[in-house]
Amino acid sequence: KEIVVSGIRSTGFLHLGNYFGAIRNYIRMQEDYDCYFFVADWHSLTTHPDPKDLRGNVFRVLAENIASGLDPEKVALYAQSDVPEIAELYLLLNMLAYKGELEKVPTFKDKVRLQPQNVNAGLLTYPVLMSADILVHRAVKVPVGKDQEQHLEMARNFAQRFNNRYGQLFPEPVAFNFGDNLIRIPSLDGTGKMSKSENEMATLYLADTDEQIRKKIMKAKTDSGPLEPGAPMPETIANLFLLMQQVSAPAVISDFERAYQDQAIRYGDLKKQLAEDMVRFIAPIREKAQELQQDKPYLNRIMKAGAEKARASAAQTLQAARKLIGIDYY
Ligand code: AQP
Repeated sequence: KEIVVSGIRSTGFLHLGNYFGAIRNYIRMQEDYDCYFFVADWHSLTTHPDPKDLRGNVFRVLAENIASGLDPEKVALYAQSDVPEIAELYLLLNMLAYKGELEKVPTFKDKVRLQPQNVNAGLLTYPVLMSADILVHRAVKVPVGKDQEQHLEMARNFAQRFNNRYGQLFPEPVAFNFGDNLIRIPSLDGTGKMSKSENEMATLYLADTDEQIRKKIMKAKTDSGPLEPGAPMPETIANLFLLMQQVSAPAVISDFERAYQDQAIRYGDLKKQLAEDMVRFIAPIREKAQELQQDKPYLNRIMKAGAEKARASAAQTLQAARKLIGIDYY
């Protein structure tokens, strides 16, 4: 079976971007691949979270993954910090990563803008740690959203550099999505991608109540002046259709598409339909996740079992890496 790795940072409530970019692929891959999915708690330390919040977020990410349909019997589900081999590989890869290339990464530049008072080295070396997460299991496929495409390219570069310098060890991992393209779920205010740390009103969380879902969708931006016939669809409207494609029935979608073509569409109706379909989609996940979060012993058992499996795989890689580098003495 091909090896698959992916992680989600424990920086807040999971949202539709995390679901459609990452988790949906996890669920589809769990039968046919050897899967390692983790909560990226180390990665979240770059923003200095409160320890209390961090712990709660880790358990919520686990619970929301399982509530979405991930089967911990089939995949290794673990916390990144439970696998110290990742930190060791991170150190080794840091020797092959160059300051200049790390400084050029757009997500690093974004963070410098967002948190100028805290430009720590962890932010700079984020792509190296991410590469270690993946390469430690010698994974070949990485289900992620479009925002991670460039980080994957860096993982391939580091793998290649290691292989060229020390000898073949790592396959070159590729970003993966079950449609043709990697997906990017836009925020409801049309200002960028949905993300855990951005505008709450413009992000649909898996933990949102029915009322919150309805309210956010009804407030989503649709304002655009009258359109010339044949003009491209405005981005805000395309965003609503994109969400609809994820959760609504095909016949419903084509009705609205036709209405749009005929310039007979009422955006209020489109949003109402989308809101109801979204409520139907999110509610069962939210309820199941709430239930699971009450059962800490169960979540702990899963984390431990996942960590054991992940460590066994990681230890083999590190043993081989140490040998190739020349730091295996005994
Ligand atoms: N909007 C999105 N569309 C598609 N995929 C997305 N992912 C995140 N947002 C979208 C995918 O979810 C996985 C986990 O990524 P993450 O933990 O970095 O998620 P985030 O919501 O972007 O997290 P943060 O912590 O809130 O980050 P920023 O700093 O961006 O605000 C990945 O596979 C990602 O592609």
